[in-house]
Amino acid sequence: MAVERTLSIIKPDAVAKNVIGDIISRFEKAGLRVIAARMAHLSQSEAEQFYAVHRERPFFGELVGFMTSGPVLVQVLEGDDAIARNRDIMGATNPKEAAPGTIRADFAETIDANAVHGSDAPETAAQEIGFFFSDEQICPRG
Ligand code: IDP
Repeated sequence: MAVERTLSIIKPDAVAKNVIGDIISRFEKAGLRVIAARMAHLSQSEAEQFYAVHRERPFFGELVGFMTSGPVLVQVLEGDDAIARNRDIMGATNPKEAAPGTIRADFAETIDANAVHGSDAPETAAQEIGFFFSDEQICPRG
């Protein structure tokens, strides 16, 4: 298994619920390490750029509105198979379809306000990490 990095966002709904610690604990229990983290309140333009791939989707406006509605925690997670492992513990996009015990099943209610974001492939992970963090802001563990 390769050591990978992935971008995680704890979204405004989960930050508002004050469950940042519970969610980070899930990452750590799954063997993922936080190697960069910062709070951010995304501007309209940042959210539009970050989700540019969804620009043509009918829910784009709703998604940007939600992601700018409050602060988020952006993080880089590192570990074996980090991209797939993070997606596994996040659960399905729609919390109603997410497997029991996943973050979205436990902390989210709706498909738009679904608690967490996680990169879906190595190329998008590299791009998304670079969107939020410079190399100096990333602190790999030895
Ligand atoms: P993912 O976050 O599980 O990778 P994507 O399909 O990449 O899911 O969608 C990105 C985000 O867009 C989702 O996490 C969710 O917040 C939002 N989204 C996806 N589908 C819908 C929808 O049908 N209505 C509203 N928001 C949606």
